[in-house]
Amino acid sequence: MRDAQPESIYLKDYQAPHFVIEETHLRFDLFEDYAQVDSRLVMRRNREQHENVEAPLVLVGKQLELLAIAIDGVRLSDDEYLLEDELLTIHKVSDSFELEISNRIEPQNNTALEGLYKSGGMFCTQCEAEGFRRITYYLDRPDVMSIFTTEVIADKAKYPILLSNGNAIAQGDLENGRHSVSWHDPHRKPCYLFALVAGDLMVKEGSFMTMNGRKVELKIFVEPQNIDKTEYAMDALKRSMKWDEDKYGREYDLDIFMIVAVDDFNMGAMENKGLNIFNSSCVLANPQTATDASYLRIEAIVAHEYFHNWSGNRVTCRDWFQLSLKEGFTVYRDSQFTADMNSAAVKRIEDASIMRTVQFAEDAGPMAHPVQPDSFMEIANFYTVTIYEKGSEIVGMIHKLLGAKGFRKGSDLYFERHDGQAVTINEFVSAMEDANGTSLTQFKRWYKSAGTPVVNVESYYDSAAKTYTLTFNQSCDEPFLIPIELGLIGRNGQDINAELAAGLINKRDAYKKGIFQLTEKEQVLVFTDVKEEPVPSLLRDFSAPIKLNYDYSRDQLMFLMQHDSDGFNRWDAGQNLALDVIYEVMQQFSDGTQPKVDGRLITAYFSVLKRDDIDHAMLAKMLLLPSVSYIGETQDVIDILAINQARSYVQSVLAEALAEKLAELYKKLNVQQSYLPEPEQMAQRGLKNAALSYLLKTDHKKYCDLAVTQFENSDNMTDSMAALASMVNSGYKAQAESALESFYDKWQAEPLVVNQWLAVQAGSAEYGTIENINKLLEHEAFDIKNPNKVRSVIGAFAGQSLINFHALDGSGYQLLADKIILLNQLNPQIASRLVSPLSKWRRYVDSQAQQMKQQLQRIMAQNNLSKDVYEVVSKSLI
Ligand code: 0A1
Ligand code: ZN
Repeated sequence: MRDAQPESIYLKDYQAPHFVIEETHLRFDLFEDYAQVDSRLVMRRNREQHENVEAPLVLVGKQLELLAIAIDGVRLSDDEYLLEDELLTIHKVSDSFELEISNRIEPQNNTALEGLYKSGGMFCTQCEAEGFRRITYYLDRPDVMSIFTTEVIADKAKYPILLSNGNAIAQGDLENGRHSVSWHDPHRKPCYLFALVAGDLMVKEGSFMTMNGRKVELKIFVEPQNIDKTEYAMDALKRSMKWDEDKYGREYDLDIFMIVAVDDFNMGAMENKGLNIFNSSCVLANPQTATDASYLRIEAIVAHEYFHNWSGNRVTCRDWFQLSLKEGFTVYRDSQFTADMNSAAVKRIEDASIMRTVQFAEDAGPMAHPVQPDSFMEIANFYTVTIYEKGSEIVGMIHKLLGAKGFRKGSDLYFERHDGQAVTINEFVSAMEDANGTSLTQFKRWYKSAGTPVVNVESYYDSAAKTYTLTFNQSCDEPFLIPIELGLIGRNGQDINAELAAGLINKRDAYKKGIFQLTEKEQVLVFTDVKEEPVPSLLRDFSAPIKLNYDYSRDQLMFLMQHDSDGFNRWDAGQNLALDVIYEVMQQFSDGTQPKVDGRLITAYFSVLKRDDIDHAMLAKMLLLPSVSYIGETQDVIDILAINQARSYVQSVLAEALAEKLAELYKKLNVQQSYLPEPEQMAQRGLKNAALSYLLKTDHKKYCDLAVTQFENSDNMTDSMAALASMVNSGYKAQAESALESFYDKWQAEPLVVNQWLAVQAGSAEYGTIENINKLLEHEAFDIKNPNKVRSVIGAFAGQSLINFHALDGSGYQLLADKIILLNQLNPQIASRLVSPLSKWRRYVDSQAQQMKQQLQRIMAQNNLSKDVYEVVSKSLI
């Protein structure tokens, strides 16, 4: 247990800051065993907000060694301030003054990777959300915005590159081989957007001409061995800059934009003003070392961080309860970008899958929270799929409700009205309302309540009256406004252009352009003059983050797979058909009867394979069965082992039945071409490798030979990794062993590739056993202090090797808990994220649930639990 329970912070307690920091002048003197930080803050009381209050000045600082404080050049004596826990209180200050503070920190011992730390041979920072307080005493809150000037001093030979936000304004050599570079950022910003980098780095240069003809220098800094992996990120950056101009009218606002790649990083990347810092896995790629999936991730994350320059930096959050203001909106923007650059339907499928497997699970678990939470203990725990992805879905619903033009009017007004401000989610919605002269009052419920709304739909066809009635019922007593995109499909496979019954047409504009706005607990749509009973296509494009139930027959699902004009629903019909068949097989196993796969599923997959009007990317998606996690998420009580047994059985039956067709497809797609990370080639490889992985689920060794040949001959990581994964995830042990060995031999000097090698084993049913995980944890390639390695081994084990993680003897849970306890001290953010698979223990069959709970209790009993881990574990045990 912790000595004292951490306190929750509440949104309702928000108060404007008592002080404003007009200017922030920082000086960093970096050494191997400490760093000295000298700050000079030009401050004044915030009289606009607190007219007659003489509050003391209270700064926060964490793990700092305070050396000296002075106000207006006069050093403070000990009785003029109080240093207690993480607060530095200066009792008396005037209305405007300059505060100088000197303190020391130890970046070389910072394993939490928050604040200033060392990654390999370089210094770097991570200040969001509350990392700046580990650098110096400050008003570390996003509504305090300041102009930063930063001088960085370090040994010139070891750290030739010294960077911070904005433009370099001075540089010079100093005594003892040291040098100094000063930076000035002309834009006011909160300290969470501060960044500093010092290292021996090489730079990839580029440039971009903005829509108003300003030339921006683009620089990507990496360690020298990675300079050949920067081209794609540079290309993605230029495309992002152009797209944000075209789509949102947003122009970049400094003369230089920098990206730095670091190996030790808790998250994907960080949008520091003008100086984005990236996890190297989210920026470095070349065809030999990166898979198509990595390329796509890089494209999306480069765009995401760049888009934050407007949605996050120019307009920032008033407080951390508004986190989704920047994250939800920016995720929405990057998803639009990815949809524009690649297949929009496939992007929608991927986003909806994350919502339905990961977000719905979070929303049904102990850490469920609204997109605008009411309280938190540790803000780092709230960088969640709810804040990010559900937040993005909400913005997407606003887009659906207002239409593209209305949405753009709203975003223009938002940026114009709030440029340079720190605002709330409410102000975002108000801009959308005001620009469109509409009210979103009921809609705002989405931001304030946790949980996934359920909508049940029933239909009735009156063949005499030729009417078709859809009745919608939503679960929540205080109803949400839910945009439900829908269509009715006639026997010929075409959408019917049905009219609503007259009485309903004007009712709150309930149904327009195929989008029905469900606003009440129960609502009925009656379509007239419907000549034959249609098949309804509901929740097209996954138009709202809800669970929608409609009792489709398997024949109707097959029909939708064939004919739905909406790509998302065509795919979803296939998923629902497969789900239904898997449930049936699960039941057969549980009854002890001979399992039998409904032939209609095989027929449906055959006809998918035969179609030449579906693009490769979509086809690859349609061939995949629902994942074990998703199937689990659809069950009241999750029995991973039973789900896995049924799913694997259905998969092998399909593989056998489709083998010839799949082999033909594989052959057709397996053409020699020089690798390009562009959508068509990626889709082709994706489909080819999906076929290969099915083929290795059959008993025919000749198909494993295909994988071996592909593995040996491939000139790109996508095909090598896919071949390796297909062997690792099948019963071809000897081939898998030898491939794993030669792969490591070849790639051991490339950390990002080795991480993929670790993950493909740790996440597999065959190699992700406890014994193997323990071996991987002891492998020379593993390092518990590196978050990417932790994710590759421990994260992949608990998140993907589900039958091993959920082994009946509880050994998987124990291993995870051991690592959480170890990481709790080293890196609380990473430790806390690992709790997630255990935290949902209540959903699992009882014997497993109890063992998961015991491990949570064991963690809870530890001394010195970090706030991060304490919050998640304690909430899981309530
Ligand atoms: N704002 C960044 C992600 C980020 C969030 C939190 C961090 O530390 C707790 C670090 C990075 C983004 O959305 O890309
Ligand atoms: Zn973000």
